[in-house]
Amino acid sequence: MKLFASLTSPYARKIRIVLAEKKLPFELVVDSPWEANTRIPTINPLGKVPVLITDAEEVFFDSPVIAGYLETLDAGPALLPADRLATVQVRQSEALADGITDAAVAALLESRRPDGQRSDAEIARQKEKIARGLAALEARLGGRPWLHGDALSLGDVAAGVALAYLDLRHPDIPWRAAHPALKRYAEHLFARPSFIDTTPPVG
Ligand SMILES: N[C@@H](CCC(=O)N[C@@H](CS)C(=O)NCC(=O)O)C(=O)O
Repeated sequence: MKLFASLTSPYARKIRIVLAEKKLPFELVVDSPWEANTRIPTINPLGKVPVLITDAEEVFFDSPVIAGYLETLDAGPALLPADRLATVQVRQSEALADGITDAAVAALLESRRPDGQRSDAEIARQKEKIARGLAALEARLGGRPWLHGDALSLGDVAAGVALAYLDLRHPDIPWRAAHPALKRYAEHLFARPSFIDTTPPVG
């Protein structure tokens, strides 16, 4: 299978971490939807990465859908539980973490708009989502090593990616000082080979 991704996309990183945790072989096709010559809109009408093309040539996007597909393959460890309600609960953590990432991306894009078009109020609005999201994530974690059960889940992957993305794009947000439980949690996640091997390039 082929994964179309940019190396800085947090959503693509989430999928690369899932693939690494499951030791699933894949071809990484680096393509940034922001570049003029991108091929992404020809495979994903929404023009976003990540996009997965399976060995049967089926196309999947976005990252929660791709993660769901990868879970159907015969490759452990399971990142979603067998119980259907428990799966929805893990998906809720994934959505919360992805939502923090969404707000971080939106704040970054707004901050890059030219003088006169940039809205400081909109940046502040997105940063409030991040602050509330981090508080909710810490509450869900409750000082435990994992968000759900006693092993890594898709919720943890998405949460680790969101926290790492804040470090990359919003180093001014002091999330470690405000959330000591998330700090300890992130230290363990960031030490995993799947996170180390998908560290985004600076830029
Ligand atoms: N909800 C989507 C978000 C994907 C997304 O926004 N990807 C960004 C890269 S970080 C993108 O491709 N943006 C291009 C655009 O918005 O045109 C997912 O989880 O895959």
